[in-house]
Amino acid sequence: MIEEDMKHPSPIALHKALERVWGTPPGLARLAAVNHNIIGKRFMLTALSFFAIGGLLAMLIRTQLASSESAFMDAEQYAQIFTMHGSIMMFLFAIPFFEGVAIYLLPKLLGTRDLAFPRLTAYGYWCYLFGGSMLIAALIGGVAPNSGWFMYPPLSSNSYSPGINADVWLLAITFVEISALAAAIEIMVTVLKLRAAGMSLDKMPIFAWYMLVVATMMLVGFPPLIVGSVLLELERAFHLPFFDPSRGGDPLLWQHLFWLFGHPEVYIIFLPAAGAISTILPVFAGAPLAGYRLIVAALVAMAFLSFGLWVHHMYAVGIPHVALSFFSAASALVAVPTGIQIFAWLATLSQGRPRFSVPMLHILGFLFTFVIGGLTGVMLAIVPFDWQAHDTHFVVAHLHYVLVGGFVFPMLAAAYYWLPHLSGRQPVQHLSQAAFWMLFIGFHVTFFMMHLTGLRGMPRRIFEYPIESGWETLNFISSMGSFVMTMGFALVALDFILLFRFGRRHRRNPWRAGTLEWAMATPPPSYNFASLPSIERRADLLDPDQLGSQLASGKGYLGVPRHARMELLAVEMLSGTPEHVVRLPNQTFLPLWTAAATGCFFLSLLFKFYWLTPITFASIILLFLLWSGDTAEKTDVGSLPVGRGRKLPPHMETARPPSWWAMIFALAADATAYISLLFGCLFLWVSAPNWPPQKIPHVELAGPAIAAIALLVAAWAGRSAAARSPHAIGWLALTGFAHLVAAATLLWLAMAALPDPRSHALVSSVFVVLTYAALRSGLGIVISGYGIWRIRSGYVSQRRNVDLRLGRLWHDFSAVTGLAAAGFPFVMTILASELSR
Ligand code: HEM
Ligand SMILES: [Cu+2]
Repeated sequence: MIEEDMKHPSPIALHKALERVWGTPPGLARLAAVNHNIIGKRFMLTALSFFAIGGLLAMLIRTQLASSESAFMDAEQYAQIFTMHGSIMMFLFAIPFFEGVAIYLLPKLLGTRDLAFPRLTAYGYWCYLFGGSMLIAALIGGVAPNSGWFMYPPLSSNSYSPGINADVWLLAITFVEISALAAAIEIMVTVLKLRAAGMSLDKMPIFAWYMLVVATMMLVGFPPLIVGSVLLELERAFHLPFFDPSRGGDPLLWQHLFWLFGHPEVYIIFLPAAGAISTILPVFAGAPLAGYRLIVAALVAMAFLSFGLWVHHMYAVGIPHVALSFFSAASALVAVPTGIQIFAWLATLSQGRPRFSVPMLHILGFLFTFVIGGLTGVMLAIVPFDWQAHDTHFVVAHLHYVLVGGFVFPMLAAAYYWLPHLSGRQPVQHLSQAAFWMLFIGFHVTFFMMHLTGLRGMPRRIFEYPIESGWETLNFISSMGSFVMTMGFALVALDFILLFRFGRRHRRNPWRAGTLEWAMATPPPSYNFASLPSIERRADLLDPDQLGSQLASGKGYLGVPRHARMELLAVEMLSGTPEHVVRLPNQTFLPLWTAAATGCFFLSLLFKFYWLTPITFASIILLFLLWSGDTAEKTDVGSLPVGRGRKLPPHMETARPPSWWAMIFALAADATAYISLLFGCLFLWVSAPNWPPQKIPHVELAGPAIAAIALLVAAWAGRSAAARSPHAIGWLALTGFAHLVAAATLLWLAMAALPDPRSHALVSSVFVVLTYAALRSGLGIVISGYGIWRIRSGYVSQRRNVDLRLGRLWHDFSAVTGLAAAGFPFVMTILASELSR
């Protein structure tokens, strides 16, 4: 065992010592893996398998549409297949695939050894795998979702979708979204805190900027979708009428919530791809990326704009004219930052001497395709044109130009660029070129035709068309094109298999890149860097070869493993000055078990075994608490030598460790969910028919007042507990008790003090808001109890009081949101009586 006193071990000895700490043993123990190299690869491979399934479904669609009045499928099969094709491609392929890329690459690009929360990475993966498998199982069982990938009610409501098909979508997609939220938090904290020493924000590799923006968008984009799904499932399972206009609901509420997620989603998918291009293109252009700062500004602008555009998916539903022109202008405006982005690439190309290789070919394929997709997008942003083309194959063509052009081609470029990193081998050239051309030609033949059929009036989502329509020839050509494209994908797959089998081994950095991921052996060891780099220049202008050998011999930070702990460096957010040492917990099966319990929770809802729901929920919480056992120390460590004559405190003895930031971001996601729920309810008041209800319920002041006081007491006691740690058991008991009172009162209000929530959307809105607040207080009880347990087991001291400070954040947050909930019944009833005047 190598300990602190050992100064400069030989590279081999160092490698062995680090591998003992960071490596994952073979066999069944692989299921306990938490290392980002393994999980990242798993994510990508799983996403590719789903892509293959989604692609197969696309071929079935094209087979059906190749001729008029085709009898290959009936309407119901067709509905399931196009719904599953869209849902798989969006939720099980595109998002998880780039998550995998980010999980694998980000720590390396940033100069660190893992993501901030390795166990959360593993948990996210299992949630994704299990949730995705639920959808595939439904497809095989013939009960797949069939209301289209955006699941509009009333088509997806009980009256038109009585089976479990729609429930499968709502529950499985929510399950998968857990992994997206986990990845978002993980990426944000890692980019902000776990960078190489000296890597200030403006020296970050550009890919990290892209991922930071994307992760932020995921954090605020996914909660509205989750809220929508929960509300729709509540309507389907318990008849709470959020979308049923006869009882004060409105199907448009779903459209708003869905597209509030759905439009940013398009950028969430495009930006990681653009990030890969901004990383790869300069290498082959032989010039540094032009306009680094401008690109960052454009990214932020795009993120903001994209949340103001959702209504352009709803031009045809009868939106007021002023609003229409606003959203139309905003939609056209988003072309500006996108344009900046593309001009920066062209400028980079023009400054250097481009080398042409396979990744570049795919980048050019992307540029060509994506620009066309952008142009048809601007056409669709114009309201009268959209009214013509709405719900035709023109839209299908547009969205594939954007998605395949903006995601699949860039990701293929990324694959050809980074597979040598992942495998240590280089591709076998000839096949790669042929594969590209088949894909490119096949793609354009398939989808160009759809513009034409669309303009001739062929609606999307129809399973057959009459021979007199005159659409047959174009459709036939389109289907032939899609077979060529499929063969292209098969060739790519073959190419990759050949690479792993026969590819030439290369020495480090085959592309002569300037980023940190090449400053390590390939394929990379589990710990990435034998010692951690410190940089002075922008992170894409480095010399990985020289740096790599320096780091391998242990000359950077943390080049000596100690106490068999996985250690990383955390930096001050803006400047990149080293701030503390993060000690990661070891690998465990717990993420797997927790995800399995989460799966049982969702299955209990799907099959309506509601007695099982609370049991599974409690076991999820319990399992999560078990994770924390080995994340802390029982004594104050003070400061740890990190090499180069420096000493830093460990993370649990600093003010703002990664877990603190994670809590902040988690609360931000919760706040977004809550705000979209509150606005959703207000939207019903503004726009739903059948308001106000015949009898406006009356709420007594006493209940909400008690809840409010209890919440304030909880927040105050939680603050006192954090200030007095470790002597805080009494305060924590008070916090827990106050939460108990709050939760009980809120639940009583929701269940007993109001009329039947099935009677009208007003009551069901209030019901949901109150239950949500009660749930938060319920978790407040758990968190207080957890604090007591941590103090008693000796994990808390004056210096090591993160647990209590995280609790404090939670109690403050639940007080603010809970007060809003307690006042909500009054807001709604007053607003409703305004209407009846
Ligand atoms: C592999 C080649 C692909 C082919 C041949 C293909 C073909 C099609 C066709 C013909 C439709 C229209 C079905 C209809 O409205 O009747 C469709 C819908 C769709 N496709 Fe693809 N597609 C492919 C790849 C992709 C990819 C890579 C993505 C996303 C990353 C994607 C996302 C979608 C979405 C979201 C829909 C809408 C589904 C709906 O209306 O519910 N497709 N696809
Ligand atoms: Cu949009």
